[in-house]
Amino acid sequence: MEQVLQQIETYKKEIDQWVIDSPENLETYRIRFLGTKGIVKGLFGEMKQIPVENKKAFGQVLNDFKQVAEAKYEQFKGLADAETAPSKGIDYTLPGNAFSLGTRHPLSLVRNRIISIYQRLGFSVAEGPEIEDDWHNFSALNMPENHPARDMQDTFYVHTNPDWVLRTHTSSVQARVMESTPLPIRIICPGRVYRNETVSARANCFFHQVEGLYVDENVSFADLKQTLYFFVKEMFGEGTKVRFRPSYFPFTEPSAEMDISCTVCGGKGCSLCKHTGWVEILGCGMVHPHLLENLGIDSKKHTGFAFGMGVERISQLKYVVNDLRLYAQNDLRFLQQFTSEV
Ligand code: 2NL
Repeated sequence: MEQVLQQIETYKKEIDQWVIDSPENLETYRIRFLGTKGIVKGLFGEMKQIPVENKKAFGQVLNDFKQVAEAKYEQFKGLADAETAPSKGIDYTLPGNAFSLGTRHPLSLVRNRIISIYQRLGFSVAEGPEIEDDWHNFSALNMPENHPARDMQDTFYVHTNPDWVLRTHTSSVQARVMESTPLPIRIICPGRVYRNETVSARANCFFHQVEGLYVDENVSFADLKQTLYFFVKEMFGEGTKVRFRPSYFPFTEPSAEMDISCTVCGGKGCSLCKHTGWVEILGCGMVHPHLLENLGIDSKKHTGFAFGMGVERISQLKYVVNDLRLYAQNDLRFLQQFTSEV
């Protein structure tokens, strides 16, 4: 065994010093070390003589040696192939095939823009699971079992576990943050949400949301209005007007919907705003005290505001896309129209 190991060391030196300078020489090398009657094969044949307790270690040494022998062969074979390439009709001096850089998806552009506007106001981004439990998606958010609010959401249930749903809003992420984070909380939650809808130009079984939440002492409806007004000016331009209409959401009280002056006609009336001059962009309100209590926050000391917007909706107002399904069809003729930041 000792002798064989020494022999292998000698072979390694030989490989190291072997100068391969021609295809013929490369072939000589291959036959000597890697051929069917070559040195590597021969050494593996020695295996039979090695005592059982040393077989494993010897096998290891042999495999290493084989790799050294093969590596040198492969290295020079690559060079030889490249040299003979022109004679095989391959011209490596031709310019390469250019490949085009992809573009960002319009929903990513809009989402990133929304995020960066709120980040400048001190909001940070929070994310959570798309498969959510009943507590975080419904019960904690003031929607107990049999509450009519649950009918407002057509929910996909995970069939193996009735406690699990595909989240119907990203409010579930905010519930998780309220449960686990000390105040003040100032977050936005972007993400995909699911509703059991029949797919059409105006509805899809999933869409994207950005929800926002601010909980602290003395947070007021005035703070909410000013935050949203800042967002609108940054997103749609200085001249954009806003109005609030009273509304209902189970998780806020009072609740409102916010409209902006139509982005297409500027308020004169067109088909986008159905000749009203206004388009709805988001829902909002003051966090319902039940939610704060459910999630371990003292509603006598603390208040909060929240809002939720659909990214598809904001994108539709920015880009006037009239069929929601385009966002998920992966048609390059559509996607390549969005080449720069919003
Ligand atoms: C819409 C309306 C809204 C919220 C979302 C919320 C979340 C928590 C507490 C209170 Cl944890 N509110 N979210 C509030 C009002 C409206 O979304 O139309 N979204 C697309």
